[in-house]
Amino acid sequence: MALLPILKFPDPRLRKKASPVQSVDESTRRLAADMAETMYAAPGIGLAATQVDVHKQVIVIDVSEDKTGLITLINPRIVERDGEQVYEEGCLSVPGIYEKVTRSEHIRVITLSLDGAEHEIEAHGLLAVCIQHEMDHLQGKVFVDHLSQLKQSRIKNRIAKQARESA
Ligand code: QAP
Ligand code: CO
Repeated sequence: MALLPILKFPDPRLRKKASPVQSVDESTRRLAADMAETMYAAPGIGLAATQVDVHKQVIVIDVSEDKTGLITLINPRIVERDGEQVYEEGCLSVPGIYEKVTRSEHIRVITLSLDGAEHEIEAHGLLAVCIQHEMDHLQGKVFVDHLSQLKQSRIKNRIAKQARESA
């Protein structure tokens, strides 16, 4: 197991599109294990491979209170969505920034698990938010992209200021 460095917004590598995993093998399982360790250490509730500069369609999520709900999604696709919800999101790649984002309330997802088998997952509430947030990363999208241009420019200024102050 290993802790992986997390890319920080606005790193251009966060804009790369992830490729589908061709076969779920030992290297996929090692990546997912390292991502889970990195997510728990942060601590966070979700991490996409894009954020650790691996451009494959792999996501780890655990929205449980006691870290017993690890879910690994490989090549996920949303096959149904309903309703809307607003949640104040954060991101390990955008530390210290939290903003409200509107997403679907309910989704159905077809995904591969770590044994390579196909599964359907039904998600509502926070889990549905987290899956949509992490699937955006695989497309090169960050949660701040959902905000107004004014909010985005304020966030960029805040991040530049944080960087100056820590230099
Ligand atoms: C995505 O985000 C998410 O700013 C996962 O200083 C967030 O794990 C999905 C974190 C909210 C749904 C709702 C953020 C840790 C963790 C920070 C995270 C920070 C330290 C974010
Ligand atoms: Co994120």
